[in-house]
Amino acid sequence: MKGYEVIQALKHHISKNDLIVSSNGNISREVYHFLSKPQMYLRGSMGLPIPVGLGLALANPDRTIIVITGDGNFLMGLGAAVSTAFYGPRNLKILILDNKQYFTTGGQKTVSSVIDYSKFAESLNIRYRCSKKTSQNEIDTNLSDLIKSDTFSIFHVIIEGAKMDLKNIPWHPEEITTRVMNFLAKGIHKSD
Ligand SMILES: Cc1ncc(C[n+]2csc(CCOP(=O)(O)OP(=O)(O)O)c2C)c(N)n1
Repeated sequence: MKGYEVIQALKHHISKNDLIVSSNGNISREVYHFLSKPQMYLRGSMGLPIPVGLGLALANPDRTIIVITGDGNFLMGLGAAVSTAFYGPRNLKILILDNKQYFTTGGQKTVSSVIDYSKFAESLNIRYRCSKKTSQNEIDTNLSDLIKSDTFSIFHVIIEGAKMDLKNIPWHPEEITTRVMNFLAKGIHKSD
């Protein structure tokens, strides 16, 4: 399973009211190209998708916030996952796309192989599901479960690194933020 296939599958599970926070590099580019706009595409520094997602989830309790993060970004901001478990926002969902590498910068190994994600999540009482070498059906079942769950949850997918030549996001971070703020200011559409 490739990361962009999981991102494409997500399209069928989210509503127009949901907001995605995507980690910098390849993942943000894929979210920009394959899902509706705007979303909170992070650019620049690693380690921020969970802290940004936590802030958005606490400030917007009626909205589902979905963080899509690479394993490198997740591990760089690991402390934020602990803070998130403490606050436990029910509307925050984390999708980890784990290729065991910093794919965006050329495939250097991350330290993902030394952590037992399941035990980490269990120790913090975080709802956790994992898919390895999986079928589209299993991905869809777990994505649906992630989005519908009524608690802070993580879905961890082991993916293969896959090169897609996608153009960079044409928006500056300030412009991305303004678009997201405008989207949030419109409020929730009841029919979605
Ligand atoms: C603090 C920091 N260190 C290094 C980089 C350079 N960098 C940009 S994206 C990236 C890899 C991100 O890895 P991961 O989150 O696993 O996503 P993947 O690229 O594998 O999809 C790196 C090392 C950066 N942007 N910020």
